[in-house]
Amino acid sequence: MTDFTFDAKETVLVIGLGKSGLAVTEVLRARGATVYATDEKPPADLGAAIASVEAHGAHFTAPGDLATLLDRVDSAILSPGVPLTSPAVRAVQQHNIPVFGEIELAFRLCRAPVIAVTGTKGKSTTTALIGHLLRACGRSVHVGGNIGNPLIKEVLNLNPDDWVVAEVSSFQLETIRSFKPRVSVILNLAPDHLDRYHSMDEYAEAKFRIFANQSPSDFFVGNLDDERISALETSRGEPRMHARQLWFTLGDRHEDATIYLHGDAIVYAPIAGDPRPIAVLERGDIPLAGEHNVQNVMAALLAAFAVGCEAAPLREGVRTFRPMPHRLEPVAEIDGVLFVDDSKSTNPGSVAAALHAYDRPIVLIAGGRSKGTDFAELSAPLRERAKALVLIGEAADEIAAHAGGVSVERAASMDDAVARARALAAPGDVVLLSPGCASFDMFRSAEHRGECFVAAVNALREPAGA
Ligand code: UMA
Ligand code: ADP
Repeated sequence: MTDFTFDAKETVLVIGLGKSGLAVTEVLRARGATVYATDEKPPADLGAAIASVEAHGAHFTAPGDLATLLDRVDSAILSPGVPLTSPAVRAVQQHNIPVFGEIELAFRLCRAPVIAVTGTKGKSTTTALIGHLLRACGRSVHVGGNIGNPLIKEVLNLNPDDWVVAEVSSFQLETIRSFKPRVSVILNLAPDHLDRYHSMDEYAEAKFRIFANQSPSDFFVGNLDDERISALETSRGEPRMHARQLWFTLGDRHEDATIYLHGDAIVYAPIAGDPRPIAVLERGDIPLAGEHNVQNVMAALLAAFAVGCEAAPLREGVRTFRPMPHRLEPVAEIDGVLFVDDSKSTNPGSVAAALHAYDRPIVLIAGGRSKGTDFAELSAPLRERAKALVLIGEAADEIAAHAGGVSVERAASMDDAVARARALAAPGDVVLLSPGCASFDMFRSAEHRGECFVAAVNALREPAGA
């Protein structure tokens, strides 16, 4: 494969002008490359993006005009939200121009080792936690990727003894080529993004690209309790990966795991040195709600142990970590009712995890835009854990069909949903926003949805007419 330099010798086409595309444009221009940038949104909606592109000395080209310049383009850099089936990508591929994702470009420009985290849910929490743990162990760490800040902006001018922790989505993994993390982590695999993938198998294969280029000196951290992931165990037939495997489990296959629960203790079986198991911390030391967060902590600990961190600072690091905004984040306790913002819950699996995180009756606010997932898996957790269900958004009818016998109310807005949930809740209950859907039918983003929930909850505290 030709070795690309992404500098003054080359012409690059950037496809997609969201956060990733704009960051790539800026970095490539700073390296002296000639940069063209395109986006399929109507140009009228791209004012700020085009201004930014031009301010960096790059050229905006509407998709319809691409044909005139493709003969001059050496490579194309794709944003994760643009599928490989999009007309712009097809046009580029017809000209035999190689297409790289932003993550691949970031990796090629990065001199520090990378810890990469993927999975259907828990990526951001685990990525942020690994960053926090490595810092607690005195390392210089840069965190980025799908978590919100494009990786390309984090990896420049690093030293080989710095560390990069990257959250990588299945979209981003579709367009890697040589990306080779020192440690790869797959947390779990559950139905999601089935509006982009034809099947769970296709979605899982995109995730599995995270370890495709790893070698025996690298590490893979996997969830032994997830069937699709544990089927990757080398002991089960033809090895698909070359990295050294480290497994975490909440179950009882302790002999196959490097980290597991013994009673309430999280126990680590050291991968080097004295092999005697170490009780690293107690479940009660974890300042995050829910069993799923025990898994996230186990995965993060394994990644940190893999790169040589010690148990004592890791223990302290876990204790001082705080929930990220919009992930089972306690907002307020009003008249004995706890309000929890889990707006980042965007598939049925994370709703189920949230319902299992509390031992108190739950009034659940859910709904939004479906991502092609089946809500049937919610019937049992709703029946077991929910006291009432308040539904918003386009998927309300679909979710109501799987309410598991729980009483359902519909709400037209977030204010309406919070008021209804408040009326349904008694002291001691939890009002939980865990939508299980994308937000774009009613809100700008999952963050915006969470902010509207917090505002509606805070308004409950104000006296009427104030
Ligand atoms: N666009 C096209 N053609 C298309 C699709 C999009 O031209 O077919 C254009 C849009 O008009 C828009 C631009 O592409 O102008 C948007 O690009 P993008 O969707 O890749 O979004 P970015 O702003 O670059 O943000 C991306 C990630 N977005 C997606 O994967 C959809 C962000 O993850 C990530 O934080 C950011 O890069 C930095 O790395 C968000 C996300 O929703 C949070 N991720 C999914 C998830 O977590 O489930 C995977
Ligand atoms: P991601 O970045 O993969 O979307 P986040 O850490 O942002 O994951 O969490 C998103 C949602 O998923 C939140 O509702 C959170 O409570 C839930 N969640 C976090 N970790 C897990 C997990 N391991 N399994 C299931 N749900 C989880």
